[in-house]
Amino acid sequence: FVKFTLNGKFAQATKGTTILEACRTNDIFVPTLCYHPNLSANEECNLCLVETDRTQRLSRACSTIIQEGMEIVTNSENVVNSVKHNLAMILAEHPKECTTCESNNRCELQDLVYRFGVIDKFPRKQRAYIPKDYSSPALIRDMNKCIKCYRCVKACSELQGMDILTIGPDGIPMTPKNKELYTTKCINCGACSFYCPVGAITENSQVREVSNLLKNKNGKTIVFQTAPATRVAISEEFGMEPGDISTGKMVAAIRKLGGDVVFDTDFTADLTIMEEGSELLDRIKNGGTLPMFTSCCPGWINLVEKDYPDFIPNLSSCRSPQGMMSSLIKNYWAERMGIKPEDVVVVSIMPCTAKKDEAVRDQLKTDQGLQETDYVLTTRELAKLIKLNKVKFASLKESEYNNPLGESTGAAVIFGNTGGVMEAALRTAYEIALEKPMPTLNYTPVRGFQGIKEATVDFGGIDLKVAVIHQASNIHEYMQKLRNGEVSHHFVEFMICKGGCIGGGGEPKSKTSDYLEKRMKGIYKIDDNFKIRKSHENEAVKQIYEQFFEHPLSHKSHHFLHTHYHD
Ligand code: HC1
Ligand code: SF4
Repeated sequence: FVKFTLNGKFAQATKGTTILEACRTNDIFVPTLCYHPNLSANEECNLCLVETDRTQRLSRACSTIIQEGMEIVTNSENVVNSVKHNLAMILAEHPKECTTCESNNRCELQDLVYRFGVIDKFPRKQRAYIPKDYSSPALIRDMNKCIKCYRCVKACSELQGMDILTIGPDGIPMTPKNKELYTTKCINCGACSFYCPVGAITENSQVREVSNLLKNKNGKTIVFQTAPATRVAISEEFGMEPGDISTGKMVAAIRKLGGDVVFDTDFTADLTIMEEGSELLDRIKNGGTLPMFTSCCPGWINLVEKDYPDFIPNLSSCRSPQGMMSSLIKNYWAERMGIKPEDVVVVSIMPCTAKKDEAVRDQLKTDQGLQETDYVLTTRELAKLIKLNKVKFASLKESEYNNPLGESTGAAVIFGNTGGVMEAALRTAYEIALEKPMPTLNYTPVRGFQGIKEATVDFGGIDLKVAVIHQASNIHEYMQKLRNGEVSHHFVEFMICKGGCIGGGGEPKSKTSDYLEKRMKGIYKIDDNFKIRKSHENEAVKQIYEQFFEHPLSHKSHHFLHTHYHD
């Protein structure tokens, strides 16, 4: 331990702690823009200034390790004036477009400028205009708003190992050869948008379109679906804790906004298990391509298509649960309700920006050519829509999903966590293949934050070897090993974001260091409390097979629930 004072009070911390970490632990506010606990510190913004030795000398809290006896001051006039000066310098280069900016009211620069009462006193420092990049259905880049914190660059390289964004000659992050994002190898994961503190990289928002649609339905039936990971994160936008379970309130909010029907993507997660589990058993029995790869994460699909096209045959042919649900709504449910598919609008609520890209895939259209998922709103966008409509989320009375496509199980909700698809698949595949339940439903070897998790399951004579990989940088490492023949598995789950969908690029921008752990616990709590925790025991899933699909991998299943990929 080292002992020091913090604004005159005695404190202690373990050796090697930075001043910033100690301040955060002690609830002392220190302004930052370039710092994020999940990324390396880069000393770019010059805002985390503190005094350490009773002189006026200033140090950066993010990169200064506490020494024994330091007298740290974060709130002197000298510190505050220096922070204000540096903020005013950033402001001089920043377009003042707050009123039309996607990040208005959730912008870290805006927050600090207000908090410190910064006066916009320096003459405008004009930068050369950079054309906005609207090429991606998932993301918009307006690098004129960039404050050069480089969090996007670090997210793309350190966390995702993608290296799409690098620092250009003018100090502004750029794509390879300055190409439009959608024409690069970007996978639309949205990590860059999640970490951007301002409005330079944002989700390609459809809040206005959905808001207008809900106000003027024009005879359309608006059907929502909500992804597993949204229900443990949306609460953060309304002052609650990460991991607080808000399923019923989220459904109630959607109804209040004007949604006619609310289905649960969890239902098609259960259906995915039926189809994907059967596909795995079929590939093992009949010598199909192994290892089989999960196919529900759209960032992962983009990565395989762009970087590992030789592995396309390894991908399960199952559409993602989002894709299956939208297909069911337009091709199955609408007909049963006597509504024309063209009069149904599907709005999907996802933790993920890449789902916006998945929605526009050519393969995911009805036979008549209708896009099956019409709009995708991220969890952040749904929260924005709720706030715009002044719905009091925290005090809403909980509401239930519509049925039958709203019925789900504990196995479905754990899709939101890394390892969840694997655990759900094992619960079902084991029981179907061996005609007895797995010895334990909580299959811990595939849980937790380790980047590459491996396990061997005794499948009655066959040792079923599985692996679970999350976060793109770990995926690159695994794929290299697979290429080199250093690993061999039957079934592998891939999720592009750290933690799985709970860490999706469209989730609320939490800045605490434990938000992912809390969201993960929230998901497992929902599973623990479900009466039914296996996908094949979902009664509505059984019914849809009896009434429509007949059995997994049937001709109809292939047509409506499976897909193919670009090579
Ligand atoms: Fe996911 Fe999935 S779990 S991909 O992580 O398979 O986005 O939550 O909706 O589709 O169900 C995301 C989450 C999500 C799909 C499911
Ligand atoms: Fe990099 Fe992902 Fe952003 Fe694309 S979406 S630039 S891959 S962080």
